[in-house]
Amino acid sequence: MILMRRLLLMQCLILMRRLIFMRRLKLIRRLFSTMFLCIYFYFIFLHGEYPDNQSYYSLRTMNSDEYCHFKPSTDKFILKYKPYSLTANRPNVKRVKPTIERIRNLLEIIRSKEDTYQPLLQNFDVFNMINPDISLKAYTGESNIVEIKTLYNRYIKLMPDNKTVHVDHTIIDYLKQISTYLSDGLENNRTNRFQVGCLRRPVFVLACDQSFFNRLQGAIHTLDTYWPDHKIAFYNLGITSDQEELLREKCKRCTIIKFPFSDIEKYALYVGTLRFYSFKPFVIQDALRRYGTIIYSDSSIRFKSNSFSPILIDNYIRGFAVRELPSRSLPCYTRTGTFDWFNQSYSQYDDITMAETDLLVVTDTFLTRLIMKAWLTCALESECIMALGSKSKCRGSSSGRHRYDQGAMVIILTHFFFPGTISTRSSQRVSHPAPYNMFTSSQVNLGDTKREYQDLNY
Ligand SMILES: *[C@@H]1O[C@H](CO)[C@@H](O)[C@H](O)[C@H]1NC(C)=O
Ligand SMILES: *[C@@H]1O[C@H](CO)[C@@H](O)[C@H](O)[C@H]1NC(C)=O
Ligand SMILES: CC(=O)N[C@H]1CO[C@H](CO)[C@@H](O)[C@@H]1O
Repeated sequence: MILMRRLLLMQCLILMRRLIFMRRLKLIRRLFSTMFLCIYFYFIFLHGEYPDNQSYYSLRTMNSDEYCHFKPSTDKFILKYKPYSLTANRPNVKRVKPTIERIRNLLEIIRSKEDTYQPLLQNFDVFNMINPDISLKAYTGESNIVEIKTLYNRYIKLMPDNKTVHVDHTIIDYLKQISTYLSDGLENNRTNRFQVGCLRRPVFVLACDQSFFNRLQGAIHTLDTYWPDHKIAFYNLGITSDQEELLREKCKRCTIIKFPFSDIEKYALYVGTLRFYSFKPFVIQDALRRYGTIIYSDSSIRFKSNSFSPILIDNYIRGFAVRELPSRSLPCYTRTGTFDWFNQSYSQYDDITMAETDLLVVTDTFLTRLIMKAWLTCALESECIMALGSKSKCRGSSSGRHRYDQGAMVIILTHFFFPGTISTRSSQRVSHPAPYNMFTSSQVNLGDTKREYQDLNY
């Protein structure tokens, strides 16, 4: 009996040991698989990272025939970002900045024009505010349309009267975070960086009529040097058939797109008069809906670098990058009528810097959708883009200087981005670039403007 019991006990012990051993084995197996996963992620993330130094961005860009599955999801990243400089929190006394009232005011103006212009704008895939869920469409495979809709519905609501807009107060925190993140890039002071899986290739966008064709050839020449294997979309604003033939023959990577003057002329007769520049927002919107990520340049641009990656990466968050003209004040180059159209007072813009539209990097984001809709609506109203009969007023004097599309663009941008800080360096007042200035992402001289230079030998 006792023997039996001992035997049973022994057997039990053996069984238990075996069980423990098996468990250990399982544990070890689990441990190994976890370790393997850790190593795997380590490599994935390590290779996705890029060094801090601006000149060493070495992100893999996609070939045009490869597909970049990366749909940038920026919302969580931006809300969690820990600002370094607290740029946006410092008071910039007189300068305009995003407020609920200004954003609401802008959106209500845009909405009030929608019934007139939406039939045209929907041909360019511009959403309407009455039905954002249906009309906000993905432009390309990389459009994160889910995020665009989520942000739109979180922050913007049209009231049942179809006139009043409710803007959620949390949009200000969101915009502040974006501006601070971008401004932190200026001195390489970011606490962490937005990680991108792969970088969609930008399409270069050019546009001109016959009189600028020789300059255009100069621009393509520099693209051949720095960007030999990127697509070019050329908007034909009226070149001769000989010129078109030459372009087809010499520029195999150029897609020639006829600018739809007649469609737009029904709404804005002056669109064909190129010196009023209302064609430009339309060129940019049309290219944006076709390609999702674009670098637009005037035909007078001469590219000097191919280091656009930092700007393209920041653009997943910002959407819209321009070049400011330091020390030129916006009201000196913008007629007061344009400010009136936006229900804004020019006197509040003294410390806002003028920006050019000769080189723009535009990416499809929530903010870009709003900016483009406002800019296109302005381009359709002569009171906004031309503001004839008014003068520009700055620093106590007035003049006829006016920069059409550029002034309107800067006014719109100040609704969504905080101004750069103003600091005092050895008793001099220094104004830092605005967050939408591509200089905050890359301090490389990307291109020059050669207004008189013509390249006859293509
Ligand atoms: C607002 O627009 C919707 C959609 O077009 C329409 O059904 C509704 O009647 C409009 N409301 C008013 C007050 O006009
Ligand atoms: C214009 O702006 C002022 C504040 O500056 C505001 O009180 C007024 O309602 C606005 N007008 C319109 C038509 O939005
Ligand atoms: C790490 C780093 O680049 N730090 C810089 C942050 O910005 C200040 C000026 O605002 C610099 O002095 C630091 O060197």
